[in-house]
Amino acid sequence: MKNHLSAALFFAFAASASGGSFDQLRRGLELPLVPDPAPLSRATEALAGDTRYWITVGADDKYDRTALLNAGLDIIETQKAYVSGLIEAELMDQLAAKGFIVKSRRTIQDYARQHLKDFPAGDAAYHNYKETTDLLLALAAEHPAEASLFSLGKTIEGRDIWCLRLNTAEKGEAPSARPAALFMGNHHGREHLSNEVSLALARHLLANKAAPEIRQFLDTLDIYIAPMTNPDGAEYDIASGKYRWHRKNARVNADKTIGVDLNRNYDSLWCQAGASHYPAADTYCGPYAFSEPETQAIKRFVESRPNLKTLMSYHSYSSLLLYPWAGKDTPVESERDRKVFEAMARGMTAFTGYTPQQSSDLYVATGDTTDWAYAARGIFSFTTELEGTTFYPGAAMIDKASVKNVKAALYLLGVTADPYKLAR
Ligand code: 0X9
Ligand code: ZN
Repeated sequence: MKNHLSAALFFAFAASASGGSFDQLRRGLELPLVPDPAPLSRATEALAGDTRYWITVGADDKYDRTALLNAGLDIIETQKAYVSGLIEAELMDQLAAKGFIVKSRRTIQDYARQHLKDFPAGDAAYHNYKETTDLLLALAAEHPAEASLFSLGKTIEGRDIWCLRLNTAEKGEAPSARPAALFMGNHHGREHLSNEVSLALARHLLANKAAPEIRQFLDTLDIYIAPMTNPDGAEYDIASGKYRWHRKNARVNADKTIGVDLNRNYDSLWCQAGASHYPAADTYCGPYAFSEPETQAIKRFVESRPNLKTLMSYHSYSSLLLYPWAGKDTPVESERDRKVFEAMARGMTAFTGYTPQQSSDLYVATGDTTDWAYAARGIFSFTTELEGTTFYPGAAMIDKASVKNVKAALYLLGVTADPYKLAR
């Protein structure tokens, strides 16, 4: 799969150029990665002591990308012949032996220094956990006939995972026979834009509750919006006032590293591909499927709602709309379901302009929300990778991404009552 010879040559060159080992190179003993390292700025000082690297590695196809995920790379950007992302120093050192060609590498501090488009102080428009909670409480209080708020469960650190319910007949956790849709955000801590888009959807539906199309949804559907499914991770990311680039939850692992990747922790071919058993890796799948209270809470909720027909999990970034399978590169077995997935994907991307594709065309990764919800419950489940070129795209991106994605969500709500009409 990989060109082992070129990888060996690259590393031989790297070592001989410095006259020392690659490890010395990496530590900057003889050829510093950052020749004249600037001091950490306010925006990056939270990354002091973070041993991850931002690397670019040759990868020609989804199989290469999956193998890189397996090797512990947190793939963040994908191009035709290579990918870029974050990896622990220790795992980076093993890539050459696995046949990968690392084209460039720099410390996370160096990368962040140049790529942060905004400082936390300038991102006040984003909602932290308390602001998210307050907004959801206010929406439920202002619209008691249409909305109610309940907790899906508690996180490791004891935060409630709030879920706003929009339904003119039933409130709280009371069952409903109406067709249901579930929207979720922030499985990954640093993907704050996904919380904002979920909140924008909730606000839009309630602010426009008198409009005929929306009234119809509120009167006939059972709509759930859980904007922040990983509040511990989202809070940890911003807790120091500077972004930590934190993806996972706040579990303290046995080796003292922090976090399990919630989007690898669901029970769908758990940890078989595109995930890592190494706790320090950003794609750590956890000790077993559904080991985390956050994924357990979603499991409990989804399993207790046989009326759920559609699901949207917002992530960032890449401007993609993804549908199962994520964990294998064959299409969903049911031709009828495949037609529905493809039609829904076309319908939503007509509004966002994002690229619709099977998840595994990005890379094969098992244990994600959508594969599990579709495999276990037959729910038409999607991942939206919102737009942007960084996890921290600044406040102006909130409206830009929300406008399009709210329209796509309205399309999804419009087909939730009878998804199979799209296959007829
Ligand atoms: O890797 C993920 O969990 C998602 N991307 S992200 O950059 N937000 O982390 C993608 C999930 C979809 N699954 C696959 N592409 N296999
Ligand atoms: Zn994500």
